[in-house]
Amino acid sequence: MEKTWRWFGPEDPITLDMLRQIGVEGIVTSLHHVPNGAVWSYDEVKKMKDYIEDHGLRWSVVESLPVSESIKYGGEDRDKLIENYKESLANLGKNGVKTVCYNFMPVLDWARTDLDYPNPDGTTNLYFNRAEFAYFDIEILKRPGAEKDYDDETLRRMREEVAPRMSEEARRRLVENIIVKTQGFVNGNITESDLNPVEKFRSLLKLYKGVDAEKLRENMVYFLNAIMPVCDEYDINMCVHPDDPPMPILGLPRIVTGDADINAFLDAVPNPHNGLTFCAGSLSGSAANDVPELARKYADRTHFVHARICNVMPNGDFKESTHLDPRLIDVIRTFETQRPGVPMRVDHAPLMLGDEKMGYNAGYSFHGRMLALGMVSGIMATVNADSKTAKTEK
Ligand code: DNO
Repeated sequence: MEKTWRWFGPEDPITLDMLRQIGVEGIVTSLHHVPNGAVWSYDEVKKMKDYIEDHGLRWSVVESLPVSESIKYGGEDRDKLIENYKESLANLGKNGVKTVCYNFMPVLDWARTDLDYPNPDGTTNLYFNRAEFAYFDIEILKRPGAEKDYDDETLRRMREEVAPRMSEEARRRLVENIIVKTQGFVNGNITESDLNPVEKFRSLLKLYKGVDAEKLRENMVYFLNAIMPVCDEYDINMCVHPDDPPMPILGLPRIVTGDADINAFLDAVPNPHNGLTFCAGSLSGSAANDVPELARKYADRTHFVHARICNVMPNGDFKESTHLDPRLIDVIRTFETQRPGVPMRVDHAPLMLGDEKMGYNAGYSFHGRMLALGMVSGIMATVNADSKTAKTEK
């Protein structure tokens, strides 16, 4: 696989020169300064590409070219926004940037309740606590009918364990973690400058009134069919990011959660340019997903790999595991042998050795990711050595 790294542009404190020193080959980035829905001009794309190439690297993957909410819920201006999207794709294609990651998650991109959950070794990790998430939904957002979306045990934990420790400050932090800090940097709907994020969030949820999973899937297929001709013309591989966590949340449908969903959207638009970002970590957020098996099944339609994996507890909470987890080794073996050149980046590593003071985007530490990249590189080298030995023995 090609070793890539998510980099947030020239303002990122982690510079391209630093990345070259740690074995990064390709860059994953976005035009973060262009507002969601606007066209990425040829010149802006070229400027970014030249900047990366001037530093001895290449722009391997766009993550993300965001899909506007209106395309997802099927708003009146969706055709105009799809035209903009096609123009952006063509401008990327003309510049030779040909792998584009996006997601089709309504309103909220990815979700965690805790961004610095302490590990026994002194590092911290991202964490998803179902009972805290229920508290946000029921007690802060006050979404009508929210209670019925949680099992009795989660509601019990929420009332007995979470509610008593929810001070004003803890409530503020929970809101910040779930809808602000994880969203702004991915060109999401809510940014740090929004004064009333909860109110804004409520109005975003209203946009999806009447949009169920079937309607959302229909809108995704409509979008994919509309953009495929541009992808064919420029040989652009689209790769949808799985839903994180892979289940309906906050009353919103989610349609890229596991085997059946992946099968459905690949089948609906059978063009090889319609593919998947194999985010092992997102898929592992549901105990129902056999992630190594999914990797084997969908390797040929995967255009981009996110290397990380989670452990799900019996109560549904989940936490990022080590990049040396045997399931991740299995996934890496699959892609390294079946899709040797596919771009791969490590994802969501712990905060360690001073990362916590640097204000990095949630999940995107320097030391933690560097260690993870070292681990994944070691696994790749071992897989390659093993297959060379196997060939010699034949
Ligand atoms: C989180 C990321 C996601 C991802 C988008 C792709 O860390 O994996 O925000 O970039 O969903 O559109």
